[in-house]
Amino acid sequence: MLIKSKTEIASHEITDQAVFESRRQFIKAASVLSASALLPEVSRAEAGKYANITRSTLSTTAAITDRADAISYTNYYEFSTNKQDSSLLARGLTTSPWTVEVSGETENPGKYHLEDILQANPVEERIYRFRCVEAWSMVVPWVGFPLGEMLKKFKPTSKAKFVQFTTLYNPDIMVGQRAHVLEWPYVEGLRMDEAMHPLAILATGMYGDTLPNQNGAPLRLIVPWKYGFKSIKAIVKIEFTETMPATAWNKSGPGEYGFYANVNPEVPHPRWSQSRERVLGSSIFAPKRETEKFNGYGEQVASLYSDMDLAKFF
Ligand SMILES: Nc1nc2c(c(=O)[nH]1)N[C@H]1C(S)=C(S)[C@@H](COP(=O)(O)O)O[C@H]1N2
Ligand SMILES: [Mo]
Repeated sequence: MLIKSKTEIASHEITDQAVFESRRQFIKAASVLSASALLPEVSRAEAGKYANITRSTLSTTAAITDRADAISYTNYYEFSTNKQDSSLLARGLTTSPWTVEVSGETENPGKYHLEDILQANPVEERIYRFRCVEAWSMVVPWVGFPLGEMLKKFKPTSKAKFVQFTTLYNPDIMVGQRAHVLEWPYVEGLRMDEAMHPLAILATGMYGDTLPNQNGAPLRLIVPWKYGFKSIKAIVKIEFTETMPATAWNKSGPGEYGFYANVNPEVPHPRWSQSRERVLGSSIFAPKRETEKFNGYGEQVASLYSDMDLAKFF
C-alpha cells in the first residue's frame, strides 16, 4: 500500500476528506434528531427553559395546538385589539425584574419578587383546553403552578371571599391603554373556592419555554373551565377581598360578560351562539368543535356551582 506524504496529497482529496467528515457529523446529528423525534415531549422541553419538566396528570390528551398559532393569534388589549399585532407590540415590555403586590384580607401583605414566588412554587406542565368567549379554542401545554397552593402561603383571613388580579398599567409601553377600550388596568377575579381549585394555575411558560410577552409574561392566570378573558395576563397585584371584584369585561359589558364566565354551550352570548368553537389552526372550512360544558372540566368543577342557576349567574 502506497502511503502518500503530506505534501503529496492533492487538494481535491483534502476537500473530499473534509466533505466526508462533515457528512459524518451530519449523519450523527440527523440520527440524534430522529431519535428525539420519537420522544416529542423531551425534545420540546429541551428547546426551552423548562427542560425535563414534569407533566401533570391533570393534563388533557387532546391534540396540542401548533405553537406558532398559539403565539401569533393573541388577545391582549393593552397592546392592540388586533390579534396579529400584539406579538410585535409586546416586545417592548420588560418582564424582569417583576414584583407582585399582595394585599387585602391576608396575614402576609407585601410586595413579592417574582423570583421568590417561583422559588416557593415549583412549576409543572399542564396541557389544557382553552376556550375564548369569541368561540375559538386551542390546546396549550402551559408551564405553571397551582394558584391555590400559592394563595395558601399568603394566609388569607376568614374574611377573604374573593381574590382579585390586576394587570400592569403602563401606557408608555402598553400602547393600547392610551385608548379607552376597557377601563384600565385590566382586572379579573375568582371566588375563593374557585381560586383554590387544583385546576386553576398561574402560568409562567408554555411549550416548554417561558411565556412570550404577548401570551402574558411573566405571570398569568389560567382557569381552563372559564372563558379565556378570565385568564388575566401580566399580573402585578393580587388582592383578597370580602366582596366580588368589579372585573374589566363585566364593567365594559355587564349584559355580555359575567363574573363567573363558565364555558357553557347552552347559554348563548347575546350576539352569537356558544354551542360550537373554531379550533385554532384548523381550516375555516373544517367542521367546528362542539363546545363542552365547563370546557370539558365539568367532572372536576361542576360541584362548585351546584346551588347556582348557570343561566342567571353567567
Ligand atoms: N391583561 C389582559 N389579560 C387578558 C386579555 C387582555 O386583553 N388583557 N385577554 C383575555 C382574553 S379575551 C383571552 S381569550 C386570553 C387570550 O390568551 P392568549 O392570548 O394567550 O391566547 O387572554 C385573556 N387575558
Ligand atoms: Mo377571549
